[in-house]
Amino acid sequence: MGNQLTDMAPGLPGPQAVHVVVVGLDSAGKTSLLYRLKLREFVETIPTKGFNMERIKVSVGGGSPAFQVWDVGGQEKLRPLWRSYTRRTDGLVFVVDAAEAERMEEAKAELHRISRAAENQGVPVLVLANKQDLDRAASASEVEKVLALHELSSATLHHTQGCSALDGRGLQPGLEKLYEMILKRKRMLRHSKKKR
Ligand code: G3D
Ligand code: MG
Repeated sequence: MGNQLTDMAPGLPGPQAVHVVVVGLDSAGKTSLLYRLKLREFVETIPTKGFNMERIKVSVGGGSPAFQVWDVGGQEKLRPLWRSYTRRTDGLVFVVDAAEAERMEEAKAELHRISRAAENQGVPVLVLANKQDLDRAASASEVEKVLALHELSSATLHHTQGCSALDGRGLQPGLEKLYEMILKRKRMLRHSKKKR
């Protein structure tokens, strides 16, 4: 019921609330990124064991949609939980510590596992190659290659963005791109519904 306006006028421009889940290995920088975004425009905080949830207003695409961001713990024992948070999400943000070459294989395995989960098929993926402030950090295109993003299903929109939670670089363009991909997928889904 709450969605009547958008249901009646699907082409209606303007900000739509989107639901985004941030995952990634432990110490990739997820909580730091969330904190960084929150400081920019704070709405609400609900800290809970194992995950953090923030509602953040982000200025993208000429509007300020609310991003509901779930930051799910990255420790190995918590990873099975990712699936329950990513159910019905509009977008996945996968954070990688670009300065830690030794854990790239592990990150790749987890990224592909979560993106291929039945309920996440076709959900747009933003990979944040974090810690670009460090000299040894791999670039976004290197990270994209090592994580083999081209191996994701062809229906999955994805983008890799270099960023730093420390100085904030890359975050705005990353979120812009994610929002763009989310809207694009929503349009594609509406089209395929109409055809049926
Ligand atoms: P997580 O939530 O993904 O587990 P955290 O990761 O946000 O807790 O960050 C893990 C460590 O990486 C923290 O350092 C944090 O300060 C650091 N970090 C996060 N983002 C960046 C970044 O962009 N650049 C740099 N240089 N460091 C970053 P500690 O020392 O507290 O473990
Ligand atoms: Mg954390």
